[in-house]
Amino acid sequence: EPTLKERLIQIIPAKQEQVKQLKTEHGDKIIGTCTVAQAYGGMRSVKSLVTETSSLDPEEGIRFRGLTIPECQERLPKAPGGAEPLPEGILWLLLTGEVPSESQVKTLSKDLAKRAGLPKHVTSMIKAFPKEMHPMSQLAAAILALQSGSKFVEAYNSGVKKDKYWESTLEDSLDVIAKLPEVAALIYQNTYKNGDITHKIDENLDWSANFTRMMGYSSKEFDELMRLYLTIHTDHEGGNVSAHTTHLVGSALSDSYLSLSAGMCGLAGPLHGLANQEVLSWTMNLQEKLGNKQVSNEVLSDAIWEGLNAGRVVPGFGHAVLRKTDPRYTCQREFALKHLPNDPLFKLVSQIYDVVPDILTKHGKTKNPFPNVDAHSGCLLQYYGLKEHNFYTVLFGVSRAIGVLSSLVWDRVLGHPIERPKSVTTEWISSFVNSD
Ligand code: FCX
Repeated sequence: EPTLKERLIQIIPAKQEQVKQLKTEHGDKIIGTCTVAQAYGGMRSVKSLVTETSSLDPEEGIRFRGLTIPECQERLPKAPGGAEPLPEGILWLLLTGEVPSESQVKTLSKDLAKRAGLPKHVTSMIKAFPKEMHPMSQLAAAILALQSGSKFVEAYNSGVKKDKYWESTLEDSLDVIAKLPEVAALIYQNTYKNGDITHKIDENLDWSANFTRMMGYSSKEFDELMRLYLTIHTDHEGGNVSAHTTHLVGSALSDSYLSLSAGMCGLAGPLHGLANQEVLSWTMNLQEKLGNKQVSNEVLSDAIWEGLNAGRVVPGFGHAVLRKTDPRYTCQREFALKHLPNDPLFKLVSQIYDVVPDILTKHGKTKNPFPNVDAHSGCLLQYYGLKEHNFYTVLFGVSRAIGVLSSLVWDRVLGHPIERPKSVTTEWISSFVNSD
C-alpha cells in the first residue's frame, strides 16, 4: 500500500491537468459577483476562493472531501476498541480525498511520532512565557519559533523549481502537525501545572493519545473525546478567518510555519475560535447566577435576555454561513448523550439549546439562531477535568492546523499565485453608484 506521499504523487498530475484545463478553457466564466453590501459586509457569499479540502453547505454543514461528519465517524479508521475517528485519518482524507486503510493510518501515526520533538530554543521559550500570556499567543509565537526548521525555506533558497514546492511544504506541514501536540501540552503544563511534560512520545500510540498523555490525561473516554474533537475542528472550507489567513499569508510563499502562525492569530479572536472559551465562562456564570440548580425555561430565558439587552452576543450561537444547527455541535451532543447524560453542565447546555434559537429569533438580528461548534466543546472538556477555559482555543488550533496546512499543500500543488484582490475606496463606490 502506498504511503501518504506516494499516494499524493500518484494523484497530483491528473488534478493539476484538470485545473490547467479549467483555467484555459473556462477561465472567463463568471462564478460569482460582488455587491456594494458584500464589499462592506465581510465578503459574505462572494465566490472567489478555491479550497479543495472541504465545503460548507448553509443547511447541511461541513463535508470533508465530500464526507459528512457521521460518514467520517463511520468510515475513518479508529483506535483499537475505539468508536471515534483517528485525526490521522482525516489528515489523509483532506490531503488525498480518499479514506485511508487502517495500516496507512498506522504508518502515518508512526511517521508523525518520528517527526515529533521540539528544538531546545522552542521549549525554553515556552517555559519562559509568563503564566498571564494567553495560551493562543504562546501557540502563535511557538509556531513562529519552530520556523527555523523549515524545509521549504531550505528548498527555496537552494533554487528548487516551483513544481516541487509542494513536497517541502508537505514536509513542513507534517513536521508542524507532529510537533503541535507537544507545543500545546508544554503551554498547558507551563501555564497551569508544574511546567514539565513527563510522557515520552510513543510510536505505538496515535497522535491524539500521545497528546492527551503529554497533557497528563490517560482516560480512554477522554482519548475518544479528543480524537473526535481533533477531527471535527480541522477544516471549515476556505473563507473562515483562520483558513483564509493561512492561505493568504501562504500565497506570498511564506512557509507552513509563518502561514499557520498567522492563521492562529485569527483563530484567537472572540468572534472565531476564542468563542469556545467564552461559551464555557458564559455558561458557568449563568449556572452560578441561577443558583446551581435546575430552573424553568422561563427563568433561564430571562437570564439570557439580560445579557442580550446589555448588548452582548450569546457566544456559541450564530454563524456567518450556517443556517441550521452545526453538525459539529450535534456530534458533540451525541457524545455527551452517550458518555455524560447526567452531567449538570451538559443538562444546562441542552436547555440553552432548547431556548436560545427562539430568543435569538425574537431578538431579530442574527441570521442564524442555532448553535455552532463552540457551544458544546467546553462542556465536554470540563467534564473530563480540563477546566482551564483559556486553553480551549489551543485545542481548536491544533486541530485546525490539519485542515489549513492540507490546503496549503494543495495551494502549492496547483501553483496558486499571490493573493491580491482589488480594493476600492468609498469615493469610488459613491461615484460608481451615481454613474448608473
Ligand atoms: N448573539 C447576539 N447577536 C448576534 C449573535 C449572537 N449569537 N450572532 C449574530 N448576532 C448579531 C450580530 O452581532 C449582528 O449584529 P449587528 O448588526 O448589530 O452588528 C447581527 O446579528 C447580524 O449578524 P449575522 O449576519 O447573523 O452574523 P455574522 O456573519 O456577522 O457573524 C458570528 C457570525 C459567528 C461572528 C456571530 O453569529 C457571533 O458573534 N456569534 C457569537 C460568537 C461565536 O459563537 N463565534 C464562533 C463562530 C464559529 F463557529 C467559529 O468560528 O468558531
